[in-house]
Amino acid sequence: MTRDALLDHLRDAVGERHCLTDAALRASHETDWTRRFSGSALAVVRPGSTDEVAAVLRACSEAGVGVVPQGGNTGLVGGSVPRGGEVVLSLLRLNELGEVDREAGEVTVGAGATLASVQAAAREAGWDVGVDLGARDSATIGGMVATNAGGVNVLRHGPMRRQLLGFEAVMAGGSVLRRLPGMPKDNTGYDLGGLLAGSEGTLAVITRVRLRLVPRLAHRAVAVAGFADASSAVMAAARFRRELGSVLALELFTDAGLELVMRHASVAPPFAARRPAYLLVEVASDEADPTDSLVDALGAFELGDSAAVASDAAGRHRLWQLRERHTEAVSAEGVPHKLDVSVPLARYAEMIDRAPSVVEAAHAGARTISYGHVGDGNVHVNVLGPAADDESVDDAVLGLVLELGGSVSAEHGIGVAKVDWLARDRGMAAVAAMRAIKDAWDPRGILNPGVLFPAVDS
Ligand code: FAD
Ligand code: 2HG
Ligand code: ZN
Repeated sequence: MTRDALLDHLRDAVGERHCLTDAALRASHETDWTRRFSGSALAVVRPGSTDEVAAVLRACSEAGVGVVPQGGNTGLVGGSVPRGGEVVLSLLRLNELGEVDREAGEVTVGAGATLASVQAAAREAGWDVGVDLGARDSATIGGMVATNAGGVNVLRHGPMRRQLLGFEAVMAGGSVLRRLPGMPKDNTGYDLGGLLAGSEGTLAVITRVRLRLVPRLAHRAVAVAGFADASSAVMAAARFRRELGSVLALELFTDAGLELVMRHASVAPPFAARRPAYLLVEVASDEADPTDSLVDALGAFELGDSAAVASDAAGRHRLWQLRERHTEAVSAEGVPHKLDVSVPLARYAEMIDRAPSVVEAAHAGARTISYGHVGDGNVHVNVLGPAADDESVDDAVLGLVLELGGSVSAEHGIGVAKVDWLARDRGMAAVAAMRAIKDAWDPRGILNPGVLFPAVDS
């Protein structure tokens, strides 16, 4: 099929005005959030139903043209944008919100619904979504399942895979898989939904998701405390986790990151003394207000004037901004190399401490800013300086991660950014098993070519 014939099929499938070929209309779909990854698309199509998704996939499959599924385009590993000549399949119009089942604590939503919209619906019904992350206003539920997103509450509720009770997805050839009733016990064959979690758009296009909700907890408190070094902050995190049953989030950042947040996000800490490392702790409970226990736990450390606690919504938000605005503050300085990794907790401080020298050795003058979800052993090493296509610092940091017994991708996925590292982390046998699944689900290799595995030249 010629490109023109494919475009005709796509227009028939989704309607003329939802098949974008004009460069200006395609542009925001062609560059990722970090600005490090971009490519041009043959077209951006915006289907309005599962049937339309199926028609698009049938046409692309027949034409042998790659398809890049795209949700909110907030992914940070280059998997949501074209490499060159693919069709971008935007799921944003599939944003319906089903009614929350208040008894069961479940809801079915379209893949294009944003996390914030689902959170609002769940909270209105007295429930909440188990996963939360800073990109909540744009990130979609489909994208979050596809990346098995983690975020700030994994410690308590697990990542996206754990919230998944059912799904609807369209396979490469256009057939529809649907399992939406949402029963916590459902051992009827392979867990296909679990397989889609973390598949990064390479196996099928997710169109609807049934989510398990979590109870909305009435009492919350947040503290930010400064420490002399990363090691002391990590030890304090472990102690909070042991001693406070109500911990919901444990985040770490450094003074270098705080400096950038203050410069670019115009937020300042509500305490006077700056320290090299900071810990953010959030506690939440339905039974008793956990603020006093949090204050007592903080009392075990010499914090001086480098700590603050808040239990009102505005105060908690203000403290969270110090951590949550890191991503945008780093991007305001330049196009970052983002290394989302996890290491055993015992090596966490070592990872933070050694990353700058490993980076400096790979690229003199590069700047390293690390922060992350310390409760999950997850570090976000951000490097500013090297050109977008210079992978020397990426290789240096990921090499250190493997030396420390960690994982090269904690929560953002492999995308195109870490394709070369999948086998080094998981081993050849595991990659061969993944490849066999990919080939069975997508024999023509049209779904997100170049993501997870190297692109095969046709
Ligand atoms: P996209 O970026 O559009 O796509 C991501 C991947 O999923 C791509 O490979 C794409 O092809 C695939 N995909 C998208 N939709 C579908 C679908 N319907 N079916 C099949 N495949 C699909 N991530 C975390 O895990 N934790 C965090 O704390 C976190 N914080 C962030 C904060 C900021 C400020 C930003 C910008 C990003 C953050 N992220 C975080 C990364 C990002 O938000 C997540 O990866 C999110 O899950 C991506 O959702 P999306 O809808 O934007 O997906
Ligand atoms: C976060 O935890 C996100 O803030 C983004 O996962 C991480 O900016 C990053 O590298
Ligand atoms: Zn994160």
